[in-house]
Amino acid sequence: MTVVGNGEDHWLNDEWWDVTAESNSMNEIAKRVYEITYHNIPKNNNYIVKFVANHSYADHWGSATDEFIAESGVEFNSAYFGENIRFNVPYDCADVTLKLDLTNFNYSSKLGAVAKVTVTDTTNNDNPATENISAQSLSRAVEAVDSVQTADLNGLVPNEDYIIATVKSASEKDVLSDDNLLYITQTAADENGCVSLNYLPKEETENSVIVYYGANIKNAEVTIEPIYYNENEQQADYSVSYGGKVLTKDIDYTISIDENVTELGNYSVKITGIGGYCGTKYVTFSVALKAGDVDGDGFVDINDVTALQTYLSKIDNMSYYQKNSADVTKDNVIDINDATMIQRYCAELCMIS
Ligand SMILES: [Ca+2]
Ligand SMILES: [Ca+2]
Repeated sequence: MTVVGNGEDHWLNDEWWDVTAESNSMNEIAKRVYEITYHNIPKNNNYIVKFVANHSYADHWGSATDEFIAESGVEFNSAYFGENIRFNVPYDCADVTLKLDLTNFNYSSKLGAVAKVTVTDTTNNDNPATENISAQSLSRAVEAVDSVQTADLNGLVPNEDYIIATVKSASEKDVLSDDNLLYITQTAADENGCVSLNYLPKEETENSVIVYYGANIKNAEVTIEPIYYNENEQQADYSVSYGGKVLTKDIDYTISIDENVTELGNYSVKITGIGGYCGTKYVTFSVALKAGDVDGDGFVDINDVTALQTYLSKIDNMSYYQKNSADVTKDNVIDINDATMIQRYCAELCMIS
């Protein structure tokens, strides 16, 4: 059983609608019950899936209607040869588990399949896992274990509180386990972002490393300027700051932002703290149509009035983005008043935003 569909970011391991993708094969957790979990799925309302058997659309399951939106954790009847199953991720970062239960599926009536989508918030996963720590190599003179040792940390955020530990290895799954931990303390960095440690390790080891938790990038303020569609490649203009201080890319954080974006849609960004910062933060930005740009060519002009009038006479259906841009009066209704307002804007009689 394989999951196909489309969505945001790296959803479905970048194998959208590919029935042959091994990476989206579900596990048979019981006889005729299939399940798969995806991690680090960004916030969005655009996730769509179907289930296909034997890497072919010859047998596939979806939902009863195209408008159906699966509620997290609630089972629903999955329709054979059904429509797309849609679901939302309302969290910045989530685990998504998809389940298809064919235990009671009857191949002659084509009824009895049950599916479930479970979305779990992992945004504030504060486990001190490796992802949430930063490490600095520990250079010190190896002395007898019964004497106090010294080590200096620098590049931290001035005056910020840190939990600082020396450990045998920073790549252990449980970094602060009894076995791995040599020393731990809580202290604040000085005004230069430095901490001088005087400590007595629990035991002497050949190699050890300093790890620290604090100044979590999750608490950073991230602003990304809105981008309006104009058919060209555009670059997202963003800034990351922490406690009022603007942070520097590749010194304080790394960012997984697409260099250039063209297409309409939402884009997910992962920001990872480095240097004095730890943790990760997920944010999204979108490429949308400018208010009034109904035909989506990047400009608001008389052609948009025509496009809107064409829509109002029910000749064409509009896309989600066109509807957003068409409702310039912001009353959630697309009508002649919007066309009039765009017309007035074109005649420089009013502003639209
Ligand atoms: Ca236009
Ligand atoms: Ca309106």
